[in-house]
Amino acid sequence: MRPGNGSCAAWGPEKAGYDYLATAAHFAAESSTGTNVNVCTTDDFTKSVDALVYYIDPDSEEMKIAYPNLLFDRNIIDGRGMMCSFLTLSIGNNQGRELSRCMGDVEYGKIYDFYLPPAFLRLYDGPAVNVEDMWRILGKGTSNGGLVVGTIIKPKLGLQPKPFGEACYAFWQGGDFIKNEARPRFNYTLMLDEPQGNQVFCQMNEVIPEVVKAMRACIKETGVGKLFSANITADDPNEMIARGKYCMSQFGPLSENCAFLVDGYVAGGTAVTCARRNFPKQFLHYHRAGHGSVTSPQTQRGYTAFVHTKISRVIGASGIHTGTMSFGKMEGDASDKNIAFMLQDDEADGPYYHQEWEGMKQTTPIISGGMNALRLPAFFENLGHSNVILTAGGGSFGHKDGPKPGAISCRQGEEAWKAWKSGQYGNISLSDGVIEFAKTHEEIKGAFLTFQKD
Ligand code: CAP
Ligand code: MG
Repeated sequence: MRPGNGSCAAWGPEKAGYDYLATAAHFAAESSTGTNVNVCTTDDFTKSVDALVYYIDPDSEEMKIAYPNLLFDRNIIDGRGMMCSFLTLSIGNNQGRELSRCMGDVEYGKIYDFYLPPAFLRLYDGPAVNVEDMWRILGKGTSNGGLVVGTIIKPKLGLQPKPFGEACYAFWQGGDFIKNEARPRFNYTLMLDEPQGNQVFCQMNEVIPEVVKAMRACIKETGVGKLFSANITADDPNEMIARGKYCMSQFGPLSENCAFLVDGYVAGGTAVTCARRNFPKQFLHYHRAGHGSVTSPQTQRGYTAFVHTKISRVIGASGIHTGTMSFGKMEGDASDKNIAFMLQDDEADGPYYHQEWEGMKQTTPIISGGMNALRLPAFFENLGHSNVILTAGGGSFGHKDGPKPGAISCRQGEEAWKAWKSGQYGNISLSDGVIEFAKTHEEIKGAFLTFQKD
């Protein structure tokens, strides 16, 4: 059964002694028109916009709620949808202290999936640019351009402007230019780490010019495009806009090569939308530091990483971190590839709902967190393709020979997987295939010597 309205599936049992259906109805009421008691002001219209429980399964502790789209707040300026309103209702007063004070029957509740009917989905921005634009800037066509190899400058904080610029230069050198070759081969992108913005010891107006200088030099020397992701996250939208405009003023004719990083969980969806609307030509890089506090499988409240990530496409992130699906250092498992499918495909199955995106651009998975060349082949094999963005901080700057071979080794991680997949090494396991590949490729061999103990 699927309702015609926006809906979410929540999971949450009743407290001992309470009826599941009554508790579910209470949950739905609290997240729409109701409160913990009947009120005398209810009328026929308010009843028409009640959220309705339309499915329960007490054994598996599942309930599905249909929300009339009319419940959700719309912009004054253009009538567009507001994700904060969707969240205020679906994951608002039914969480936290209210649970015990007003909703004594609800033990816990967590959103596992949501569905937006196409007419409602169209009220949201969706991405303006995405990996296809990156591939174009990097000279890799506009479809199936493969892995965008990126890094995060490490250490994540502490570098001053000059050493920061030098680190950029070193990474961007990563094998871009093969002497005497008519066509340059590789492209690399890089980002500031999420905590760095405008620290006193590394102010934006000193470090960004160093980055631009390094980018210009590397483009000239290698003949191919480079990308940089600048963190513009701030408490105040005006500050975010000021940071974005400053970056644009420095990148000048290279402004398309500058993405903006927004820490969308801690700064909230408003910050993401602020960047999406004010800088629609820039790649919007959604970093999600802190999300585990609500999305972790260890918590029974909040929503899952799947839900968090799906929201990012609706509100227009160009790319979002999706974890490493068990192949890196962050929480997650192999089935998280469904998150990637929901981000990139034009229709996809979530755990409960099939979502049609009706042409809304894809949001590209950014795989990150303990990734290095050796972990990539199995990651691609699980996902089934390599059309994603990699940001490997330790995997590049931790390589025994430095960031340039570190970058090249990550590129070789993709090549090794493709070589094995094409049958080049016969009928051997993927890990043996990568070892075969490494016998003739110094940089990934160096990755073995650096990271294999992991
Ligand atoms: C990765 C990273 C990213 C995380 C974010 C870090 O560094 O810079 O912020 O990947 O997590 O600070 O850990 P390494 P997620 O490449 O050195 O591990 O991608 O899961 O959102
Ligand atoms: Mg980081």
